[in-house]
Amino acid sequence: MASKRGALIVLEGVDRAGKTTQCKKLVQALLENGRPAEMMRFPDRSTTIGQLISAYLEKKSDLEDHTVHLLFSANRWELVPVMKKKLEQGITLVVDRYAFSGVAFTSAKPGFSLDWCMKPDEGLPKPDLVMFLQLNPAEAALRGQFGTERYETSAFQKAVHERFEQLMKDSSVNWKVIDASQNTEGVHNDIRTHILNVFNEAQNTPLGELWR
Ligand code: NYM
Repeated sequence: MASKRGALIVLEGVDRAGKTTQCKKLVQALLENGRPAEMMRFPDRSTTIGQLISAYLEKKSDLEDHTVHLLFSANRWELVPVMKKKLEQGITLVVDRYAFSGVAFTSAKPGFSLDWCMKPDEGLPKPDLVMFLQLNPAEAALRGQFGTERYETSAFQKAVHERFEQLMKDSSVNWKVIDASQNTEGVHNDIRTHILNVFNEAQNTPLGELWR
């Protein structure tokens, strides 16, 4: 019998593309339609590893670049048992950032290849759908000042955006690009049109392994 697992849906994009707002709206819409759904986000700053990452992002600590990349990945792996359990229970997970942010941000640093950055996340639960909230760096700049965390400069975000473009060429991942320059409702409506088919597919296909 086909399993009735939940779908694994990821929202990605550069900083300030509106991912968090859209994840919340999507979960709310799914719940209103009677579909069990929960939001997750990476990094999950609540775990011991997540606290190390959070201190690094807030510039309260320094970590060597490879080390912090592996911590971001470890932070995903430590949540895998929880994710699998929820999916098996039929809960759809709407995830704010995933391995793609991991690769895009680290590989935007000098001396990091896409390949090296992808390795630690190989085999993670594969999203049924990854929606990229597309916002070019100039539009992002119009949304006001960046915050004070690490990586929050327009030059770095531009490099991150280019890395995402490279990642989106990989047809083994179900990427959909959403125009994030629209207003909140417009983006939400686009997201909803893309998720229509995902549930049937997820119910009839076992959870895959990312980049394998
Ligand atoms: N980030 C996020 C990484 O550098 N690697 C990762 O694997 C992930 C998931 O952390 N600038 C970066 C992207 C963001 C920051 O910000 C997390 P937020 O506001 O918690 O999404």
